[in-house]
Amino acid sequence: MSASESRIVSSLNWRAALPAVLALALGATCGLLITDRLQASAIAVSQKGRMFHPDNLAVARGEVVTFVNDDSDLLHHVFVESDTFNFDSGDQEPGSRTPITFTERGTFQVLCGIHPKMKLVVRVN
Ligand SMILES: [Cu+2]
Repeated sequence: MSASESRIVSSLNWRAALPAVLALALGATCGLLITDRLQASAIAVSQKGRMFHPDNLAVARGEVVTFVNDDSDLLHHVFVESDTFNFDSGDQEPGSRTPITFTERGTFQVLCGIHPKMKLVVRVN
């Protein structure tokens, strides 16, 4: 094969691959946009002064609630114990963010393993 022939072949291969490359790039872009959208719409609950803010909220099933430890010098430790849904964050360092996906419908009490007075009610619709 001459050099010019091989150049033609590789340019043909590139043409054939172009739609696939474009589709991949488009798919990746859409994926990023959707991820951005989800993060922008995420619900945040602040843990500050040994309280949850807000202390009750309603979400749709499958939504993510991100718990933000806004106390500069306190650990928190968020957990849910119920028949249908359980979660345990482990210790949450100051400034840390802990996402919880509420996968079951119902009303759940979110408690802090370190501060028994901290209570949040989450209604999952
Ligand atoms: Cu706490």
